[in-house]
Amino acid sequence: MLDYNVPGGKLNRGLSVVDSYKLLKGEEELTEDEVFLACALGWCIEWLQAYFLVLDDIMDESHTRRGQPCWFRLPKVGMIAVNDGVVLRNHIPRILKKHFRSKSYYVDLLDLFNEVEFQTASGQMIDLITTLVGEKDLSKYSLSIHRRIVQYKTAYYSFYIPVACALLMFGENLDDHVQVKDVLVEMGIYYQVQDDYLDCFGAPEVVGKIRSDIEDFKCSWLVVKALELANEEQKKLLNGVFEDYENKTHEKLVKSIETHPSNAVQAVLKSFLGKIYKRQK
Ligand code: DMA
Ligand code: MG
Ligand code: MG
Ligand code: MG
Repeated sequence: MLDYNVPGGKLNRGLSVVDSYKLLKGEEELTEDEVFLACALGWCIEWLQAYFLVLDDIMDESHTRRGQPCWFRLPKVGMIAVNDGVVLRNHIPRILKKHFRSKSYYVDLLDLFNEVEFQTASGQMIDLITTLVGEKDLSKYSLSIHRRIVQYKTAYYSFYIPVACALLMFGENLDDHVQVKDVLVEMGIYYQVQDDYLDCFGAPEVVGKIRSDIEDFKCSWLVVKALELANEEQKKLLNGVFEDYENKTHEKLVKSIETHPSNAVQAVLKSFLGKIYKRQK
């Protein structure tokens, strides 16, 4: 489970801890111990990421991740993946305890990981409830709600935490670096806009995952931007394509049912069609 889910990514987040710490130290070479500790923190973030992704893929009903089937798609795994996510998440405080318990910044590290996990889970919550299955309501899809979703679900755990880990290891107080945090959050938002774009226009073989935002009716940057740029006519079009398909298909089915010679059979087919027409689930 660990081998399947933890490695195989770009390692941007993990490597950023080591890179950031090196930059903070300047000219001076890192000791072997410092390299080890920075790597341990980097891996904690990669495990955090693995935990989020295993659960995100279940919630988004995704098919592939990093060029292979999503973990929960394996027949032997299924919903056991939920517990695997919890197991992945539980390794973080264990790694921290093993290597950092004697450090003065140990409590700050634990607090940082807890806070960032809370922020990410909150972002995932707004992402998911903005996209309530069957609701298909575009009226709440705005740039400001999109910004709130991506700031929380992506920016803190992808951009802020790697640099914050390096700062803590370097002996800094995170309260003194609000501006650094603000820049990283902006960068994280930009990163997720790219993710939204790639979900639609990226090549799945390159991105490593098959698109799912349109099917999931996600509050993606693309639809939010389209709604902003569209005039009323175009908005109706954007909203109406599915409705149009549904109405036309219904009409077509009714017509073909009515050509059947038996009224009883017609009644059966119409009753069945009535059950699925404009269904919400
Ligand atoms: C990413 O959202 C956020 C987290 C916390 C994994 P997403 O569903 O757009 O990510 P992906 O496109 O990788 O499934
Ligand atoms: Mg996803
Ligand atoms: Mg998601
Ligand atoms: Mg995505």
